[in-house]
Amino acid sequence: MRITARLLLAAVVALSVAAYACDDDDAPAPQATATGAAPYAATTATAAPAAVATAAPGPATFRVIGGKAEGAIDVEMFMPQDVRIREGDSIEWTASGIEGHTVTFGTEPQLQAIMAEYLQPDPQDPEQAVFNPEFAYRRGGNIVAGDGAYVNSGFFGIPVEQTYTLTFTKRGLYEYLCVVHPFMMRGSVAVEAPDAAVDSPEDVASRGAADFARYKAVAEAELASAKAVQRTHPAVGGARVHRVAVGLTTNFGQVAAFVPPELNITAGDTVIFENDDRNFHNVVFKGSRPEPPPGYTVYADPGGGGINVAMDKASARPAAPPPGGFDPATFLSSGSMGITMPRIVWRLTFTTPGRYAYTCTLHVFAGMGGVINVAAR
Ligand SMILES: [Cu+2]
Repeated sequence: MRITARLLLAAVVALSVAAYACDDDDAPAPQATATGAAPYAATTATAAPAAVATAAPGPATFRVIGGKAEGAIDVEMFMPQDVRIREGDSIEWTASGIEGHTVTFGTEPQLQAIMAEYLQPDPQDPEQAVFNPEFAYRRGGNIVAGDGAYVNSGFFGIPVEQTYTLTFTKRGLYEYLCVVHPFMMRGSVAVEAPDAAVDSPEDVASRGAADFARYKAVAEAELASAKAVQRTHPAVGGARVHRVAVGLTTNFGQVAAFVPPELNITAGDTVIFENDDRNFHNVVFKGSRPEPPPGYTVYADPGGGGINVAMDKASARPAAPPPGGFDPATFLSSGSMGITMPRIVWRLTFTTPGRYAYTCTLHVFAGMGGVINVAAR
């Protein structure tokens, strides 16, 4: 089955509803905690309560935020990162994010093998890339039994919040990561004896909520700082060069925004779009198309293992301006930029006055777009 990005919402809502329907423990539904942008200092002051409650006897479900987006700000951390539970307890990860996430337990060789083939030719269209199904799809059941087996949520949390639950049945220290964001999202689960005293699920959840508020505040400050950077400089022959950040990597994730989002230049100036090598983005001017192409298409696993994502070739392939330079009627794309992608920078020289809008088609639902206003020289 193959569906377009436009159908993703409906498909994932259906998957999400199914996930919730299967989740029949009697604990309360995940709460939308810490949606307010609490100041850093105030958050820090309340992040470590003096009295920590101990979990009641018997199997419990602990809640961990497996990445969380609010608007363009994507906090790509497990919150809290390290959790201590008991044999028989479960962890329910709740994820939302502009790119989705995974919860992946595996040995180093297993993870290395996946990272070595992070993107693969799409079997349905070899001209475009699809993510390695070994991490895109759910694998390994719902129990971590301490044998080093590969247990993986597959993509979840895009574009709506979803949950993934695992039960831990053997004492030990288990590490996991998100294969979509392995640079940031790493966590551990310490599994103790059934009668061990561990922090209550409520305390663990409040630690996660405090983490999120703190990380989000840091991202907001980093965005403000990035906007203050001087990005316009003299270039050749009286023209100027302007830099536009294609997405912003933050200490705890990323912001799906062009910085600056609106740029005023003069005919003859050059704009350099630049991305770090960590996050996926593109720069697309739709030209005379009524809409930009989709950034990706989504497959549903026929085996019921969730979804995989293909980088739609119309956006992923570079489409350079014609020899005459930037032309508002011509479709242009930087092609895919970012992790495992060849493109780091893309530059365009604008010679025709006008107002030109562009988007990152991968993150258009997070509002990732920009405008370049070109004044006559
Ligand atoms: Cu993007």
